[in-house]
Amino acid sequence: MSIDINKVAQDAIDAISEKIKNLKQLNIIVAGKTGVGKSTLINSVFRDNIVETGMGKPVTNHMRKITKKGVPLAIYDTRGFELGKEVQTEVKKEVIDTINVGLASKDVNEAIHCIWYCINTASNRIEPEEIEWLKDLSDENKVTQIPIIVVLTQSFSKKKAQEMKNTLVSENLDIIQVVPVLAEDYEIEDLGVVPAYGLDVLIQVMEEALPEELIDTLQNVQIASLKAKKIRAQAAVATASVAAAGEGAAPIPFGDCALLIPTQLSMIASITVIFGFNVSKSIITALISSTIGSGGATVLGKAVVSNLLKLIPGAGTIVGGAISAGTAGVITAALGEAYIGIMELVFKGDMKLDDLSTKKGKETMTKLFKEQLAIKK
Ligand SMILES: Nc1nc2c(ncn2[C@@H]2O[C@H](COP(=O)(O)OP(=O)(O)O)[C@@H](O)[C@H]2O)c(=O)[nH]1
Ligand SMILES: [Mg+2]
Repeated sequence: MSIDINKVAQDAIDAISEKIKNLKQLNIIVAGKTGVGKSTLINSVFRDNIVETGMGKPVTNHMRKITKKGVPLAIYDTRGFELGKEVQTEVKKEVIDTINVGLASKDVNEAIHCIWYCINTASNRIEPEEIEWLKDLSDENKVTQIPIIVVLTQSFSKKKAQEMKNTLVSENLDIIQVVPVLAEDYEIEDLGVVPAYGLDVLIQVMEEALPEELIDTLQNVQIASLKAKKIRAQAAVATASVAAAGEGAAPIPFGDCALLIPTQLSMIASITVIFGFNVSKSIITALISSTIGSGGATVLGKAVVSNLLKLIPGAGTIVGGAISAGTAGVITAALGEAYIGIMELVFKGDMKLDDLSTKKGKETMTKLFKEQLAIKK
């Protein structure tokens, strides 16, 4: 059976598009006074500078919906908190109305999934009216139960943030977490720079609060926690390698390795979606040709498999032209881990997306793949 690498890469791209198309939209209301750091926070947590891209579309008197093409996320940004009690009451009503409209649609893409209430730690105090607002909101949210997270912004003083957190906790508010963050590095004159922190905690709290059907979306849109992306991606690799081993429960004639390809493509698609990069066909072609290979007419040709087996301790050789179930699983896992490794380099800025299909990119992929094979049994 011959496999065309060009076709395999195209199938992978199709699988990625399909997964992206099926992502549910994540909808978050972000409330708090002007100047507390909402826009800075949103741009630090989510990809593609979502806030800068426009003023958003007004949905109520004091709320605008910010979206960006290609990002399965909507932020409902509130305004006017600093204008006093009357406006705050209006904002609260608009928030509850928006939640109810979302629920009435019975569509996960329209529902509000989370509320972030932002308080500036650097402001040194929590206004009693803000606590009251949160109390009223959580009362009205008793039935709807949308998770409310208080984000303490500009928390360059961890001590002040902790004090503020203690105050909020002592109020017994119906909120799921109080998370101190510093979205961007903060320079204190003469004292140096306080590095940004806490956004990964916010992602973790979100991951625990959101339903499973929104977790791929969360990972796709967030840029604050590499760790969270890797954990999710590694779970996809584990699933695929178990499936590959299952498909190969009987020894796989190497010609039938085509059977494994859909599992591996689905895995590659999952990892791509989790990292949220715009991966092109040439990158996938580079990945496949520099790992499982494109030797001869087959993607996993006999010669390629023979060479791979030499790398896997205890894998043996092709017996009667077949590889074992375990070997299929190992190769799948190594491919997945190598791809995660590459995505990690891009995430950290150590490699550009465009570099991946170059000679250097391919060499890096081969190296990561071989490393993965060598440490696995
Ligand atoms: N260094 C630093 N500045 C921040 C941070 N958050 C907010 N700021 C600054 O505070 C000001 C108001 O922030 P902005 O995000 O526009 O607040 P918004 O009105 O709530 O959207 C801006 O000058 C930001 O640069 C942060 O985490 N670090
Ligand atoms: Mg703003």
